[in-house]
Amino acid sequence: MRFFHLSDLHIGRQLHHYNLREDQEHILGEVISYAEKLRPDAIVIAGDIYDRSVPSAEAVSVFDDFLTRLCRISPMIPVLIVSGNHDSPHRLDYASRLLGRHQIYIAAKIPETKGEHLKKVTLTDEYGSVDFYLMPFLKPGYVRAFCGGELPETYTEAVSAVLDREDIDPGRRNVLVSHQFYTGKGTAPKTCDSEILSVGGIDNVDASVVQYFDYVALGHLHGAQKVGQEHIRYCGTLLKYSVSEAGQEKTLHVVELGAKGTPVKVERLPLHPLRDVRRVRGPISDVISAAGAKGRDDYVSVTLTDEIDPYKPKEQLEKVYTHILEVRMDNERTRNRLQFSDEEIKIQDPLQAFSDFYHEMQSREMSEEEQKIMEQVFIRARGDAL
Ligand SMILES: [Mn+2]
Repeated sequence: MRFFHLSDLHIGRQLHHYNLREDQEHILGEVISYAEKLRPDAIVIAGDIYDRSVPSAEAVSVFDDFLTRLCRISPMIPVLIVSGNHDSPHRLDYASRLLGRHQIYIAAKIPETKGEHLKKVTLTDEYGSVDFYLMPFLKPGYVRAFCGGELPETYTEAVSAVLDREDIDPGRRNVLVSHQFYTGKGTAPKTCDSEILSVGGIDNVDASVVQYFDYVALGHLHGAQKVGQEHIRYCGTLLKYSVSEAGQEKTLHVVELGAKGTPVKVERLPLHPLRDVRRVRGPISDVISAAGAKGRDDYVSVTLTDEIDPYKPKEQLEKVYTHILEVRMDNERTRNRLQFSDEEIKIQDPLQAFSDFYHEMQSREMSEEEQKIMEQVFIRARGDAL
C-alpha cells in the first residue's frame, strides 16, 4: 500500500504581509498532479488544514477546490484528515458524515463519551487490511471524561488514555495519524519560527507510546523529520512558512507499507513552489548585481552588510526583487546597538512578568482574584528562596 503523507497546509496563511493564496493553490495543484500520476491508495493529512480556527472564505474555497479536484480522480482516492491545533474541531467537522460517503474521512473531535471511539478507516491491499486510526489534536483536558473524571498530568498520558480505549490488534497493520508534539529519546526536535509550540516542551508526547504502530503519520512540526525511529515521522509543510525554513527542502512524502513486519519505505518527491523563500546577504551593490531574472519573484529576506547605510535600500532592492520580506542591516553600528540594548534589559518584577505572559496567553487581564493568588504565590516563593 502506498499513501501520501501531508500535514500543516495552513491554508490562509500569510508570509509577513504577503497573501500566499497563489502559492498554496500552486503547491496543492502539484500534489494533485502527483496523485493523478502515482494513484496512491490514500492521502493522509495530519492536521492544521487551515491557519486559523475561523478560516477566511478564501481559505475555505482553496481547500474545497483541492478536495473537489481530488474527488474527480477515478477510481477515487480516500482522503484521511485529522484536525490540528490551528483548526476548529466544530468547523472542520461540518458535513463530515456526508463527505465520508465520498471517501473523505475527517476526524475533528476527540471522543467524549464511553461509546465514542477514534475514527478508524480500514483499507486493503494485496497483503490484507490496514487500519488507519485518526486521532485529532488533543490536550489533557479533552480526555478527562473517560479518565474517570481525572485530568491526565501529561500529554503522553492523555494520548495513551485515548489509544488504550481502542481495540488495536497488534497482528494487523496499523497506522496512526496524529497532530501533537512528539519527542523521542536522545533526539532534539528541529523546530522553526512558523510553529507555535509551548516553551520548554511541556506539551510533548513521548513517542514510545506509539511505536507499536507500523507507521505514525505526524503533523505539527513544520520541518520534515523522523522522531527517533524510521516509522514515526513528521512530513513537514509543503511550503516554507518562515524565513527560518529558507534552508529546508520541502517534499511530498510517499509512504510504502509492505507486508506486516517489513520496514516501511518513505520516498520524498520534489516540490516546485511558485516562489521560494530565500535569505540574501552582502553589500547592496553585490546583492543587486547577483540578482538575476530567475528568482526575481522569490520571497527574500535581505541582510545588508555595508558599513555606511545605503540610501533608501528597499527602493533600490525593489528594482531586482518583487517580494521583499524584510531588509536588515548588519554592520558595526547595528552590532553596537544590539550590545547596548542587551545591557538595557532589566529584570522585571515577577508579578508584572507573569501578568504580561498571562495576557499574551489568554488575551485578557487577570481578574483581581487571580492577581491576589499570584501575589501570594510570589510572596511564598520569595520566602522559600530566602
Ligand atoms: Mn502547524
